[in-house]
Amino acid sequence: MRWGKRTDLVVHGEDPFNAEPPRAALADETVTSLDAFYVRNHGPIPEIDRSLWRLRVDGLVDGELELSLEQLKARFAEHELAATLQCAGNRRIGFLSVRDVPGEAPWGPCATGTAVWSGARLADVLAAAGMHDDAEHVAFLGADVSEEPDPAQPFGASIPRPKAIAAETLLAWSMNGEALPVVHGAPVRLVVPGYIGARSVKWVERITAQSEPSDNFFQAESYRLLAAEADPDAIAPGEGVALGAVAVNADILSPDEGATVATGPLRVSGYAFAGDDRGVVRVDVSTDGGRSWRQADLLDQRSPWSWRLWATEVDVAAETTDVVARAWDSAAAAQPESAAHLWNPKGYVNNAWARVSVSPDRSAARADRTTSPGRRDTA
Ligand SMILES: Nc1nc2c(c(=O)[nH]1)N[C@H]1C(S)=C(S)[C@@H](COP(=O)(O)O)O[C@H]1N2
Ligand SMILES: [Mo]
Repeated sequence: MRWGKRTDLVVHGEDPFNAEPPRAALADETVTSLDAFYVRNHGPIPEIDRSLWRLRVDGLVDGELELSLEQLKARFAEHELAATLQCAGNRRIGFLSVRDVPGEAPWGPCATGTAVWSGARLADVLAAAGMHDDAEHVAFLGADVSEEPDPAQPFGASIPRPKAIAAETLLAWSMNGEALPVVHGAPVRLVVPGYIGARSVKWVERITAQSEPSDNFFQAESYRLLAAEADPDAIAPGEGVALGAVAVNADILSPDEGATVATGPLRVSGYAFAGDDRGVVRVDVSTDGGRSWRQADLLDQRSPWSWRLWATEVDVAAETTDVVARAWDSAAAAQPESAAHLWNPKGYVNNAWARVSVSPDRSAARADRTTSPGRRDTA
């Protein structure tokens, strides 16, 4: 098992290692198991000697800190939170039929997962360093060096001050009650609930309080929403919009894409998520391309920062080809129907309706008609 992962992950790249689980591995699990949690890397996984690892806190602070793992754990209270991570490239595959997204992996709907994280509050560490009032942003650097920028750079990001001092933002050393796995950022990673996954810096080594957002490639040039006509290889730092809070999104986890299903009742289930202070308030499912909708049941949610699982039963007719779903958030934003209007050069934030195509089993349909005549008229 590579990096402790299931062998049936869809691997988008070996080096750097990038992989997502099949839909079935996420279906109906409020917390994603460690062996099924997606992995997104922009460089090689760094080798870190825990005893030598130090976390440096500097920039606009009264006193710089340098903390070993033991000091971090001893000095700061441990807080636990279930939170969903979602890559900005999640569901990119839906863009590819609109227009190619060169140089980016065709992530399906499972570049997302929910874990129970625990660690120190970033707010507590920043307070201990005495962060200044004029520090509008907090920047992070990881230990891994990515060759995506030229010249190569460590992976980095920043978040605005209010999110940095919010109670939900953690420096996590544990995931689902176990020591944070190496592939997920051990010994310590940021967890920035409700923000795109790219802000949750793994293998974090340096935290800098500053007046401006990070000038790291992954904040200033990548993970930005560019205009459709922009050339992603020739953009100026700061062009486009830095992605932060996750837009309302959902996908279907069961049935699987391409599944053969019996006509008649079919259970449909999936996840929905809306970032930052928004919550998922409704999920609708349709089998007639959105002419009519049925509201799904919203199921258990581990915390306000976790995805909402949902499920419903639809009636599959012999002519059914697609099951579609859309979520609504607490600001009344709904997922748009088509990815065509959302396409952007880096292929981020595809939050178009979820759609899986199914093949109704026609032999089952015939059997069904003989046992309950008229079923198709009433469906
Ligand atoms: N140091 C570092 N942190 C990182 C990354 C990375 O490549 N290096 N990838 C980011 C991206 S794009 C995502 S979506 C999440 C994925 O976290 P995971 O691999 O634990 O699922 O980590 C983020 N943190
Ligand atoms: Mo990501």
